[in-house]
Amino acid sequence: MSLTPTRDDKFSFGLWTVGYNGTDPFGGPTRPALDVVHAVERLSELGAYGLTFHDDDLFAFGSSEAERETQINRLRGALADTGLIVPMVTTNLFSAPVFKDGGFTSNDRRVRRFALRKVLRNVDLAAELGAKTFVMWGGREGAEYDSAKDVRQALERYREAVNLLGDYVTDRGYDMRFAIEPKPNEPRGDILLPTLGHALAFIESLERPELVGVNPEVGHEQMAGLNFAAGIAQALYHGKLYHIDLNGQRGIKYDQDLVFGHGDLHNAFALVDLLENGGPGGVPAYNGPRHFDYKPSRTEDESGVWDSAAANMRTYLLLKERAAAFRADPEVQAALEASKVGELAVPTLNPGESYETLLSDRSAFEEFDADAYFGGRGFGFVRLQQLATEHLLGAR
Ligand SMILES: [Mn+2]
Repeated sequence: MSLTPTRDDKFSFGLWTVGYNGTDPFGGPTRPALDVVHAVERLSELGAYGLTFHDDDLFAFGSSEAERETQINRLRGALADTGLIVPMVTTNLFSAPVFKDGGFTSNDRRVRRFALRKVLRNVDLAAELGAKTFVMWGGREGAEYDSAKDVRQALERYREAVNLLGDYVTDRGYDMRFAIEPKPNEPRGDILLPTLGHALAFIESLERPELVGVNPEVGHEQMAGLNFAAGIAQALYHGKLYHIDLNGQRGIKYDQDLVFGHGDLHNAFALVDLLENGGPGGVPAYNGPRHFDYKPSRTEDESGVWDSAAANMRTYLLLKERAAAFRADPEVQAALEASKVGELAVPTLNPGESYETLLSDRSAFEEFDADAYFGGRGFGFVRLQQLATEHLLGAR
């Protein structure tokens, strides 16, 4: 297995990721602005296949029509020169002061109408560039104070917005789906649709739920103390993993946006194993972009930016290699068998069985000696986890 990224690996990066200039709440930029053409060229050299962006990453908020067109044309030229594609586009409804109380769910109705127009304009651009996924991260859709936001009405306005977008892409014939990106907090004290589970429930309330899935981000779920790989498994189970944001996070704290694997490496291993081997018969469970939404730390210079971009892809490929070795190891297969992992796929009832036959099955209850059944035997899950750890460390 090659550790050199190729287009077939479907690695993509946000323009705002490698373009992050180091600004944080306590300090200004530590790096100069990064030009989009240069970003596309460098990502292409490193083996990425795609670039994603918010409208405001490419042309500043409030740009004239001419400035906007110039930047779009420069991007088009760089894509044509390198063969990179734009698999996903998203809209910035969080940076400009007008969005200080949100876009789709601002208490101010005129702001909501402006936000919708900004998104529709960017959906057109996304379609022109061939993007198949439109991500919605509602970073400012939330509140700091309970009495300041009617959450049920905010969800209703969010729903109104997403329903409108579904109508729009359907009427225009765009081959595009939406992916909601949950996050529990930051920049708002509390953000609407804070976790993957909240988003999945919301999606089922929409008029065109088939057009809307999730774009979960490693760090965002981990900020809520959740198991990312387990959440992705549930998103896959519901057929809703439309896109994914890979990065690293170390526990419940501010959004770190570290390189993928530079946080909870064990969970990153489980995630790559799931994505690459979790489909039926051990094939990939997810075939979309492997999108990195990270920030090169503000301590780094430009060479550090490209080193960190390469590190995301190399770590992913290393984990893919380690996960393949884990799956192929006969001792792992025996440990999985001993832990009855496969037995969970067997339905609890027999084919055609009803509660009546279950009630009449004496072996299931009356004759089942719950205390004696295991005879003190364990499941062996720790041994399985140690085998995973040894593969992860390259010890097997
Ligand atoms: Mn993200």
